[in-house]
Amino acid sequence: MSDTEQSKPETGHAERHDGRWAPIHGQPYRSVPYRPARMAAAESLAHAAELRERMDQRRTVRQFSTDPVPPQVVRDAIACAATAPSGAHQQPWTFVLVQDPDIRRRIREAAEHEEQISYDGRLGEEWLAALRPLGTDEVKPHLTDAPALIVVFQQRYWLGDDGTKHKHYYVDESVGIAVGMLLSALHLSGLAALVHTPSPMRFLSEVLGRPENEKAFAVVPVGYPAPDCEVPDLVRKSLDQVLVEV
Ligand code: IYR
Repeated sequence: MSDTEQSKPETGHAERHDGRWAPIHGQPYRSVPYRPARMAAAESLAHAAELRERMDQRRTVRQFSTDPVPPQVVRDAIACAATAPSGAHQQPWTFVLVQDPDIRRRIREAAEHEEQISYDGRLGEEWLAALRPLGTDEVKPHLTDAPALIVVFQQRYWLGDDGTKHKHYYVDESVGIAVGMLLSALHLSGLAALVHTPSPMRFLSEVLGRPENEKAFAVVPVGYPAPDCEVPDLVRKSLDQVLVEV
């Protein structure tokens, strides 16, 4: 590229930052070849069967060891989650990785305060009855025992340089897919996790100092199961029950 070209970037295109394409909303469509090598059917079958088996071993964990986890494994899992597809490729997510014990303690205190009110009746009898088989209650030791918390925020809109609010599309779906990918990445990397949804979650924005366009979606404690960890004796629906082929 000549100096002249460099000093005059094509208007509207993504800008280069540190040599990488930065996601700029409103950039024009630009395509690049996508030609992944096709996997032989036998290899596909083997991968699919192995993945199915490994994913079936994933369990939601509520009793964590306080042992540290390699932070880079968690960062890599977050990077995997951030490859999720999103409405209009707006990538409307922020992942806050909390390892600081004092911030985890403040999150636990605030979450337990809200959960106490929820379990004391705010959820309603039908909801409480649905939760009873899982044995959950307002005490949330995982928020301080797990060495890392990933607090996932949805960006409900984005702010233009002039402060104008611009809508994001399919935010729930996009962030939900990203969290699914996060859980898969953590599990396949050997870490246990839980999707915790304290309600209401506004306190997370305050404790973590997040901007107004972000809304907390879930808290994902990450770590190793405690040595005496137990999980509910769940039975998953069979493939027949969840798959309809026409
Ligand atoms: N947010 C509460 C209640 C809760 C709700 C559902 I739906 C669950 O599957 C589990 C718990 C809590 O975290 O305890």
